[in-house]
Amino acid sequence: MNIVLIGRPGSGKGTQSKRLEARFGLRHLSTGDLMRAAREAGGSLGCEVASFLDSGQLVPDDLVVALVEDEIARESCPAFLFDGFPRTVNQAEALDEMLARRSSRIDCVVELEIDDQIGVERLYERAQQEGRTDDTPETIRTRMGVYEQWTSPVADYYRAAGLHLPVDAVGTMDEVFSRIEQAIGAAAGKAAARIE
Ligand code: B4P
Repeated sequence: MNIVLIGRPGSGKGTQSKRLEARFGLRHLSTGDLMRAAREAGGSLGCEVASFLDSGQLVPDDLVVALVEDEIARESCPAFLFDGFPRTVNQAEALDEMLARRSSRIDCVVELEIDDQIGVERLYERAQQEGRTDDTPETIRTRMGVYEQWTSPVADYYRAAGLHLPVDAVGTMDEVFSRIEQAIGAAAGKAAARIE
């Protein structure tokens, strides 16, 4: 099973991914983590990535897609949890193509739904605890706008494909996880019924 997890900044993607990885035996692939690792590695790629991360803008599609493709090629695990990827419709189309080349596909797309205000509050709190360079008030505002402009259409893309599972992401981390489990379980049940 390949699962995509999308949601506004602060919706809990990274938080819930760790639990989903363990629960469903998936290989967790976070493009946010990949970008931060590229920045840490430095060099010209690191500098280029840093400028996008620190301004809250999306890293260009071709760069993100190439890094994801490298990761997938390196893995023997047949099932992935894509965390924060795709973030644009171009990326979604590229992901479909790269999985089709492996005779695979996306099985479901969980969107963690929160409003901007809750996301902003969570990120302010994280800023105090972790001091992430893209959790400044100005950058958080930019990231919310970027989500609206570029990533909301990704939800529409998967809605049209019948793969979109909206999940209320307001509540404790355990409550949200249990809703995700239920949504995935129901989707898997429907898919199994179609095959029978
Ligand atoms: P990400 O690392 O994906 O950043 P994020 O949207 O903030 O999500 P994250 O997973 O970190 O936080 P979460 O919501 O879990 O991306 C960072 C940047 O990388 C992007 O801005 C972009 O520049 C670049 N990038 C990444 N992918 C890209 C792509 N595909 N294309 C182009 N560019 C890309 O959690 C936030 C906080 O909320 C945490 O502190 C957590 O503890 C808290 N929280 C979670 N659940 C909670 C709950 N239920 N209740 C209370 N608090 C909760």
